[in-house]
Amino acid sequence: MPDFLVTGGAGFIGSNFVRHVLDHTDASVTVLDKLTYAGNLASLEGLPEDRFRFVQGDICDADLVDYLVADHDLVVHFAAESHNDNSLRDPSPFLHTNLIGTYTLLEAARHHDTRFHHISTDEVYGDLELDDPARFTEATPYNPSSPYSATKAGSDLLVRAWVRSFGVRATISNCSNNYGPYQHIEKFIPRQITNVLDGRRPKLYGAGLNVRDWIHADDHSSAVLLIAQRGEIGETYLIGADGEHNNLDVVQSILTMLGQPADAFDLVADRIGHDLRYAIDSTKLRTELGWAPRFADFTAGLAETISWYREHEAWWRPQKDAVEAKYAESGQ
Ligand code: NAD
Ligand code: TDX
Repeated sequence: MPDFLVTGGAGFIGSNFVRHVLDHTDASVTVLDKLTYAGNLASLEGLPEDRFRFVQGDICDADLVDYLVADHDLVVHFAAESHNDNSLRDPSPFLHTNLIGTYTLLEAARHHDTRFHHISTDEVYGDLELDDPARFTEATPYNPSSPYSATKAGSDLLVRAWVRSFGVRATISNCSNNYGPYQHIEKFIPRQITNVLDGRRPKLYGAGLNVRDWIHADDHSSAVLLIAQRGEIGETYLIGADGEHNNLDVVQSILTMLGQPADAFDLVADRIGHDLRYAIDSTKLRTELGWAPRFADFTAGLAETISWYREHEAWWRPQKDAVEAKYAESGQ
Protein backbone atom coordinates (compact mmCIF):
# COMPACT_ATOMS: atom_id res chain seq x y z
CA MET A 1 0.00 0.00 0.00
CA PRO A 2 1.37 3.45 -0.90
CA ASP A 3 1.85 6.20 1.67
CA PHE A 4 -0.73 8.96 1.29
CA LEU A 5 -0.22 12.71 1.57
CA VAL A 6 -3.70 14.17 2.18
CA THR A 7 -4.06 17.94 1.84
CA GLY A 8 -6.95 19.53 3.74
CA GLY A 9 -7.19 16.46 5.97
CA ALA A 10 -8.40 18.48 8.98
CA GLY A 11 -11.52 19.55 7.07
CA PHE A 12 -14.86 17.80 6.69
CA ILE A 13 -14.31 15.39 3.80
CA GLY A 14 -10.52 15.16 4.17
CA SER A 15 -10.78 13.95 7.79
CA ASN A 16 -13.41 11.42 6.75
CA PHE A 17 -11.09 10.20 3.98
CA VAL A 18 -8.15 9.84 6.39
CA ARG A 19 -10.24 7.64 8.72
CA HIS A 20 -11.48 5.67 5.70
CA VAL A 21 -7.93 4.97 4.47
CA LEU A 22 -6.69 3.99 7.94
CA ASP A 23 -9.72 1.70 8.43
CA HIS A 24 -9.69 0.03 5.01
CA THR A 25 -6.00 -0.23 4.05
CA ASP A 26 -2.65 -0.71 5.78
CA ALA A 27 -1.28 2.57 4.34
CA SER A 28 0.23 5.41 6.37
CA VAL A 29 -1.19 8.91 6.03
CA THR A 30 0.35 12.36 6.39
CA VAL A 31 -2.06 15.30 6.55
CA LEU A 32 -0.93 18.73 5.33
CA ASP A 33 -3.40 21.37 6.51
CA LYS A 34 -3.16 25.09 7.22
CA LEU A 35 -5.87 24.91 9.92
CA THR A 36 -7.93 27.79 8.57
CA TYR A 37 -11.26 28.54 10.28
CA ALA A 38 -12.49 25.32 8.54
CA GLY A 39 -9.75 23.00 9.79
CA ASN A 40 -10.14 21.31 13.16
CA LEU A 41 -7.67 18.96 14.83
CA ALA A 42 -10.55 17.60 16.91
CA SER A 43 -11.76 15.92 13.70
CA LEU A 44 -8.57 13.80 13.68
CA GLU A 45 -8.46 12.70 17.32
CA GLY A 46 -7.72 9.09 18.22
CA LEU A 47 -5.94 8.02 15.02
CA PRO A 48 -3.15 5.40 15.28
CA GLU A 49 0.14 7.24 15.98
CA ASP A 50 2.27 4.72 14.08
CA ARG A 51 0.35 5.32 10.81
CA PHE A 52 -0.74 8.95 11.04
CA ARG A 53 1.18 12.23 11.04
CA PHE A 54 -0.11 15.82 11.00
CA VAL A 55 1.83 18.73 9.45
CA GLN A 56 0.47 22.25 9.77
CA GLY A 57 1.26 24.30 6.66
CA ASP A 58 0.02 26.06 3.55
CA ILE A 59 -0.26 24.21 0.22
CA CYS A 60 1.13 27.41 -1.38
CA ASP A 61 4.43 26.95 0.53
CA ALA A 62 6.48 25.48 -2.34
CA ASP A 63 9.45 24.32 -0.21
CA LEU A 64 7.26 22.52 2.33
CA VAL A 65 5.08 21.00 -0.40
CA ASP A 66 8.11 19.81 -2.38
CA TYR A 67 9.65 18.23 0.72
CA LEU A 68 6.44 16.38 1.63
CA VAL A 69 5.50 15.26 -1.89
CA ALA A 70 9.02 13.82 -2.36
CA ASP A 71 8.40 11.60 0.65
CA HIS A 72 5.04 10.08 -0.43
CA ASP A 73 3.74 7.78 -3.18
CA LEU A 74 0.36 9.46 -3.64
CA VAL A 75 -1.14 12.91 -3.06
CA VAL A 76 -4.89 13.24 -2.50
CA HIS A 77 -5.70 16.94 -2.71
CA PHE A 78 -8.74 18.06 -0.69
CA ALA A 79 -7.45 21.42 0.64
CA ALA A 80 -9.58 24.31 -0.55
CA GLU A 81 -11.60 27.30 0.45
CA SER A 82 -14.93 25.51 0.11
CA HIS A 83 -17.88 27.78 0.95
CA ASN A 84 -19.76 29.63 -1.80
CA ASP A 85 -21.15 32.30 0.54
CA ASN A 86 -17.63 33.18 1.75
CA SER A 87 -16.42 33.44 -1.86
CA LEU A 88 -19.12 36.03 -2.52
CA ARG A 89 -17.96 38.11 0.47
CA ASP A 90 -14.20 37.87 -0.28
CA PRO A 91 -12.89 35.86 -3.23
CA SER A 92 -9.17 36.43 -2.54
CA PRO A 93 -8.39 33.37 -0.34
CA PHE A 94 -10.17 31.23 -2.94
CA LEU A 95 -7.74 32.33 -5.65
CA HIS A 96 -4.77 31.79 -3.32
CA THR A 97 -5.60 28.31 -2.07
CA ASN A 98 -7.67 26.80 -4.88
CA LEU A 99 -5.51 28.03 -7.79
CA ILE A 100 -1.99 28.80 -6.49
CA GLY A 101 -2.18 25.92 -4.01
CA THR A 102 -3.15 23.40 -6.68
CA TYR A 103 -0.44 24.76 -8.99
CA THR A 104 2.17 24.39 -6.21
CA LEU A 105 1.18 20.77 -5.57
CA LEU A 106 1.18 19.94 -9.30
CA GLU A 107 4.69 21.30 -9.70
CA ALA A 108 5.91 19.09 -6.85
CA ALA A 109 4.08 16.05 -8.27
CA ARG A 110 5.72 16.78 -11.63
CA HIS A 111 9.22 17.07 -10.19
CA HIS A 112 8.93 13.85 -8.18
CA ASP A 113 6.67 11.93 -10.61
CA THR A 114 4.18 11.40 -7.79
CA ARG A 115 0.67 10.03 -8.40
CA PHE A 116 -1.85 12.84 -7.81
CA HIS A 117 -5.61 12.76 -7.23
CA HIS A 118 -7.50 16.05 -7.37
CA ILE A 119 -10.78 16.49 -5.48
CA SER A 120 -13.30 18.72 -7.20
CA THR A 121 -16.98 19.51 -7.31
CA ASP A 122 -20.00 19.21 -9.59
CA GLU A 123 -20.37 23.00 -9.33
CA VAL A 124 -17.81 23.42 -12.13
CA TYR A 125 -20.63 22.47 -14.52
CA GLY A 126 -22.93 25.33 -13.49
CA ASP A 127 -26.56 24.43 -12.83
CA LEU A 128 -29.55 22.63 -14.38
CA GLU A 129 -33.21 23.61 -14.71
CA LEU A 130 -35.50 21.90 -12.19
CA ASP A 131 -37.36 20.00 -14.94
CA ASP A 132 -34.28 19.15 -17.05
CA PRO A 133 -34.09 15.35 -17.50
CA ALA A 134 -30.32 15.70 -18.01
CA ARG A 135 -27.71 15.19 -15.30
CA PHE A 136 -24.03 16.19 -15.33
CA THR A 137 -21.63 13.74 -16.98
CA GLU A 138 -17.88 13.82 -17.58
CA ALA A 139 -18.68 15.40 -21.00
CA THR A 140 -20.70 18.36 -19.64
CA PRO A 141 -19.01 21.71 -20.52
CA TYR A 142 -17.64 23.80 -17.66
CA ASN A 143 -19.84 26.79 -16.72
CA PRO A 144 -19.09 27.82 -13.10
CA SER A 145 -21.23 30.48 -11.38
CA SER A 146 -19.51 31.65 -8.17
CA PRO A 147 -15.94 32.69 -7.35
CA TYR A 148 -15.65 29.37 -5.46
CA SER A 149 -16.76 27.22 -8.39
CA ALA A 150 -14.72 29.29 -10.88
CA THR A 151 -11.54 28.67 -8.87
CA LYS A 152 -12.36 24.95 -8.58
CA ALA A 153 -12.93 24.83 -12.37
CA GLY A 154 -9.58 26.59 -12.86
CA SER A 155 -7.85 24.08 -10.61
CA ASP A 156 -9.31 21.18 -12.62
CA LEU A 157 -8.01 22.73 -15.83
CA LEU A 158 -4.56 23.12 -14.31
CA VAL A 159 -4.55 19.40 -13.47
CA ARG A 160 -5.59 18.48 -17.02
CA ALA A 161 -2.85 20.71 -18.48
CA TRP A 162 -0.18 19.22 -16.18
CA VAL A 163 -1.26 15.73 -17.31
CA ARG A 164 -1.05 16.57 -20.99
CA SER A 165 1.94 18.91 -21.02
CA PHE A 166 4.13 17.37 -18.32
CA GLY A 167 2.89 13.79 -18.02
CA VAL A 168 1.79 14.17 -14.40
CA ARG A 169 0.03 10.95 -13.33
CA ALA A 170 -3.22 12.54 -12.16
CA THR A 171 -6.92 11.77 -11.91
CA ILE A 172 -9.80 14.12 -11.04
CA SER A 173 -13.12 13.48 -9.30
CA ASN A 174 -16.09 15.87 -9.26
CA CYS A 175 -18.52 15.06 -6.46
CA SER A 176 -21.97 16.32 -5.51
CA ASN A 177 -22.99 17.84 -2.13
CA ASN A 178 -21.63 15.91 0.86
CA TYR A 179 -23.26 15.51 4.26
CA GLY A 180 -22.27 13.60 7.41
CA PRO A 181 -20.30 14.02 10.66
CA TYR A 182 -17.63 16.73 11.08
CA GLN A 183 -19.10 19.10 8.44
CA HIS A 184 -18.51 22.77 9.31
CA ILE A 185 -21.70 24.36 10.62
CA GLU A 186 -21.56 27.16 8.04
CA LYS A 187 -22.84 24.57 5.52
CA PHE A 188 -26.55 24.00 4.89
CA ILE A 189 -27.38 20.71 6.65
CA PRO A 190 -25.28 21.14 9.84
CA ARG A 191 -26.31 24.81 10.07
CA GLN A 192 -29.98 23.83 10.17
CA ILE A 193 -29.47 20.88 12.54
CA THR A 194 -27.51 23.02 15.02
CA ASN A 195 -30.02 25.86 14.64
CA VAL A 196 -32.82 23.58 15.79
CA LEU A 197 -30.68 22.05 18.58
CA ASP A 198 -29.88 25.63 19.67
CA GLY A 199 -33.52 26.81 19.71
CA ARG A 200 -33.07 28.87 16.50
CA ARG A 201 -35.17 28.55 13.35
CA PRO A 202 -33.65 27.03 10.17
CA LYS A 203 -32.89 29.58 7.42
CA LEU A 204 -33.84 28.82 3.82
CA TYR A 205 -32.46 30.94 1.00
CA GLY A 206 -35.07 32.26 -1.45
CA ALA A 207 -38.08 29.96 -1.68
CA GLY A 208 -36.09 26.84 -0.72
CA LEU A 209 -36.68 25.20 -4.10
CA ASN A 210 -33.02 24.78 -5.15
CA VAL A 211 -32.04 21.14 -5.54
CA ARG A 212 -28.82 19.50 -4.37
CA ASP A 213 -27.71 15.90 -5.03
CA TRP A 214 -26.71 14.62 -1.56
CA ILE A 215 -24.06 11.98 -0.91
CA HIS A 216 -22.72 10.78 2.45
CA ALA A 217 -19.05 11.73 2.96
CA ASP A 218 -18.18 8.02 3.59
CA ASP A 219 -19.40 7.21 0.09
CA HIS A 220 -17.32 10.05 -1.35
CA SER A 221 -14.28 8.60 0.48
CA SER A 222 -14.81 5.06 -0.81
CA ALA A 223 -15.06 6.41 -4.36
CA VAL A 224 -11.89 8.49 -4.01
CA LEU A 225 -9.91 5.56 -2.60
CA LEU A 226 -11.05 3.38 -5.50
CA ILE A 227 -10.07 6.02 -8.08
CA ALA A 228 -6.71 6.55 -6.38
CA GLN A 229 -6.06 2.79 -6.53
CA ARG A 230 -7.61 1.83 -9.87
CA GLY A 231 -8.53 4.98 -11.82
CA GLU A 232 -7.07 5.54 -15.25
CA ILE A 233 -4.44 8.30 -15.42
CA GLY A 234 -5.76 11.47 -17.06
CA GLU A 235 -9.40 10.52 -16.48
CA THR A 236 -12.18 12.39 -14.66
CA TYR A 237 -14.82 10.54 -12.63
CA LEU A 238 -18.11 12.03 -11.42
CA ILE A 239 -19.20 10.88 -7.94
CA GLY A 240 -22.86 10.94 -6.92
CA ALA A 241 -25.40 8.76 -5.12
CA ASP A 242 -28.73 9.70 -6.79
CA GLY A 243 -29.72 11.86 -3.81
CA GLU A 244 -31.62 14.81 -5.31
CA HIS A 245 -33.74 16.77 -2.79
CA ASN A 246 -34.81 20.38 -2.64
CA ASN A 247 -33.71 22.48 0.32
CA LEU A 248 -37.25 22.89 1.64
CA ASP A 249 -37.70 19.10 1.87
CA VAL A 250 -34.38 18.73 3.69
CA VAL A 251 -35.25 21.43 6.25
CA GLN A 252 -38.68 19.92 6.84
CA SER A 253 -37.12 16.47 7.36
CA ILE A 254 -34.67 17.93 9.91
CA LEU A 255 -37.47 19.73 11.76
CA THR A 256 -39.67 16.63 11.84
CA MET A 257 -36.83 14.36 12.96
CA LEU A 258 -36.09 16.79 15.80
CA GLY A 259 -39.74 16.91 16.89
CA GLN A 260 -40.51 20.42 15.61
CA PRO A 261 -43.40 21.59 13.38
CA ALA A 262 -42.47 21.25 9.69
CA ASP A 263 -43.14 24.96 9.08
CA ALA A 264 -40.89 26.30 11.87
CA PHE A 265 -38.31 27.81 9.46
CA ASP A 266 -37.56 31.31 8.08
CA LEU A 267 -37.18 32.28 4.43
CA VAL A 268 -34.18 34.63 4.18
CA ALA A 269 -32.29 36.60 1.51
CA ASP A 270 -31.32 34.46 -1.47
CA ARG A 271 -27.67 33.74 -2.38
CA ILE A 272 -26.39 35.94 -5.23
CA GLY A 273 -26.21 33.89 -8.46
CA HIS A 274 -27.67 30.88 -6.57
CA ASP A 275 -27.31 27.70 -8.67
CA LEU A 276 -30.72 26.13 -9.13
CA ARG A 277 -30.00 22.42 -9.36
CA TYR A 278 -27.09 19.99 -9.40
CA ALA A 279 -27.48 16.33 -10.47
CA ILE A 280 -24.77 13.74 -11.11
CA ASP A 281 -24.75 10.79 -13.48
CA SER A 282 -22.10 8.50 -11.94
CA THR A 283 -22.43 5.69 -14.52
CA LYS A 284 -18.73 5.81 -15.48
CA LEU A 285 -17.53 5.31 -11.90
CA ARG A 286 -20.05 2.53 -11.28
CA THR A 287 -19.47 0.59 -14.50
CA GLU A 288 -15.72 1.08 -15.00
CA LEU A 289 -14.60 0.81 -11.36
CA GLY A 290 -17.55 -1.07 -9.81
CA TRP A 291 -18.30 1.58 -7.15
CA ALA A 292 -21.64 1.69 -5.29
CA PRO A 293 -22.72 3.93 -2.37
CA ARG A 294 -23.32 2.40 1.06
CA PHE A 295 -25.72 5.14 2.21
CA ALA A 296 -28.35 4.62 -0.49
CA ASP A 297 -31.10 5.93 1.84
CA PHE A 298 -30.69 9.69 2.38
CA THR A 299 -33.29 9.82 5.16
CA ALA A 300 -31.42 7.21 7.20
CA GLY A 301 -28.09 8.99 6.60
CA LEU A 302 -29.65 12.30 7.64
CA ALA A 303 -31.02 10.77 10.86
CA GLU A 304 -27.55 9.39 11.71
CA THR A 305 -26.02 12.82 11.01
CA ILE A 306 -28.55 14.54 13.28
CA SER A 307 -27.64 12.09 16.06
CA TRP A 308 -23.95 12.85 15.55
CA TYR A 309 -24.44 16.63 15.96
CA ARG A 310 -26.66 16.01 18.99
CA GLU A 311 -23.92 13.91 20.58
CA HIS A 312 -20.97 16.16 19.58
CA GLU A 313 -22.02 19.59 20.77
CA ALA A 314 -18.48 20.18 22.12
CA TRP A 315 -17.20 19.90 18.53
CA TRP A 316 -19.51 22.55 17.01
CA ARG A 317 -20.54 24.80 19.89
CA PRO A 318 -17.40 27.02 19.88
CA GLN A 319 -18.20 28.17 16.31
CA LYS A 320 -21.94 28.64 16.46
CA ASP A 321 -22.30 32.28 17.54
CA ALA A 322 -19.63 33.56 15.14
CA VAL A 323 -21.13 31.65 12.18
CA GLU A 324 -24.61 33.02 12.86
CA ALA A 325 -23.31 36.57 13.41
CA LYS A 326 -21.64 36.46 9.97
CA TYR A 327 -24.85 35.24 8.30
CA ALA A 328 -26.88 37.91 10.10
CA GLU A 329 -24.72 40.62 8.48
CA SER A 330 -25.97 39.54 5.05
CA GLY A 331 -29.58 39.03 6.16
CA GLN A 332 -29.27 35.26 6.04
P1 NAD B 1 -13.60 22.17 4.39
O1 NAD B 1 -13.72 23.65 4.21
O2 NAD B 1 -14.37 21.49 5.45
O3 NAD B 1 -12.05 21.80 4.60
C1 NAD B 1 -11.01 22.40 3.89
C2 NAD B 1 -9.70 22.10 4.62
O4 NAD B 1 -8.63 22.67 3.83
C3 NAD B 1 -9.60 22.71 6.00
O5 NAD B 1 -9.10 21.77 6.93
C4 NAD B 1 -8.62 23.88 5.83
O6 NAD B 1 -7.88 24.18 7.01
C5 NAD B 1 -7.74 23.35 4.71
N1 NAD B 1 -7.09 24.44 3.96
C6 NAD B 1 -7.67 25.56 3.43
N2 NAD B 1 -6.75 26.32 2.83
C7 NAD B 1 -5.56 25.68 2.95
C8 NAD B 1 -4.24 25.96 2.51
N3 NAD B 1 -3.95 27.08 1.82
N4 NAD B 1 -3.25 25.07 2.81
C9 NAD B 1 -3.53 23.95 3.51
N5 NAD B 1 -4.75 23.63 3.96
C10 NAD B 1 -5.77 24.48 3.67
O7 NAD B 1 -13.91 21.56 2.94
P2 NAD B 1 -14.68 20.20 2.54
O8 NAD B 1 -16.12 20.46 2.49
O9 NAD B 1 -14.14 19.09 3.35
O10 NAD B 1 -14.16 20.06 1.03
C11 NAD B 1 -12.95 19.38 0.76
C12 NAD B 1 -12.74 19.33 -0.76
O11 NAD B 1 -13.84 18.67 -1.37
C13 NAD B 1 -12.64 20.70 -1.41
O12 NAD B 1 -11.66 20.62 -2.42
C14 NAD B 1 -14.02 20.92 -2.02
O13 NAD B 1 -13.96 21.76 -3.14
C15 NAD B 1 -14.38 19.50 -2.40
N6 NAD B 1 -15.83 19.19 -2.46
C16 NAD B 1 -16.63 19.46 -1.38
C17 NAD B 1 -17.97 19.11 -1.44
C18 NAD B 1 -18.90 19.36 -0.28
O14 NAD B 1 -20.10 19.10 -0.38
N7 NAD B 1 -18.41 19.83 0.87
C19 NAD B 1 -18.50 18.51 -2.60
C20 NAD B 1 -17.63 18.26 -3.68
C21 NAD B 1 -16.31 18.60 -3.60
O1 TDX C 1 -28.37 28.60 5.55
C1 TDX C 1 -28.45 28.16 4.39
N1 TDX C 1 -29.66 28.10 3.78
C2 TDX C 1 -29.82 27.64 2.51
O2 TDX C 1 -30.94 27.60 1.98
C3 TDX C 1 -27.28 27.69 3.68
C4 TDX C 1 -25.92 27.73 4.34
C5 TDX C 1 -27.45 27.19 2.41
N2 TDX C 1 -28.68 27.17 1.83
C6 TDX C 1 -28.83 26.57 0.48
C7 TDX C 1 -27.86 27.00 -0.58
C8 TDX C 1 -27.76 25.75 -1.43
O3 TDX C 1 -28.85 25.70 -2.35
O4 TDX C 1 -28.60 25.16 0.68
C9 TDX C 1 -27.91 24.60 -0.44
C10 TDX C 1 -26.60 23.99 0.01
O5 TDX C 1 -25.76 25.06 0.44
P1 TDX C 1 -24.24 24.81 0.91
O6 TDX C 1 -24.22 23.85 2.04
O7 TDX C 1 -23.61 26.16 1.10
O8 TDX C 1 -23.63 24.04 -0.33
P2 TDX C 1 -23.42 24.42 -1.89
O9 TDX C 1 -23.34 25.87 -2.09
O10 TDX C 1 -24.41 23.61 -2.67
O11 TDX C 1 -21.92 23.82 -2.10
C11 TDX C 1 -21.55 22.57 -1.49
O12 TDX C 1 -21.55 21.53 -2.42
C12 TDX C 1 -20.57 21.58 -3.43
C13 TDX C 1 -20.16 22.68 -0.84
O13 TDX C 1 -20.17 23.74 0.11
C14 TDX C 1 -19.11 22.89 -1.88
O14 TDX C 1 -17.81 22.87 -1.28
C15 TDX C 1 -19.18 21.77 -2.89
O15 TDX C 1 -18.29 22.01 -3.93
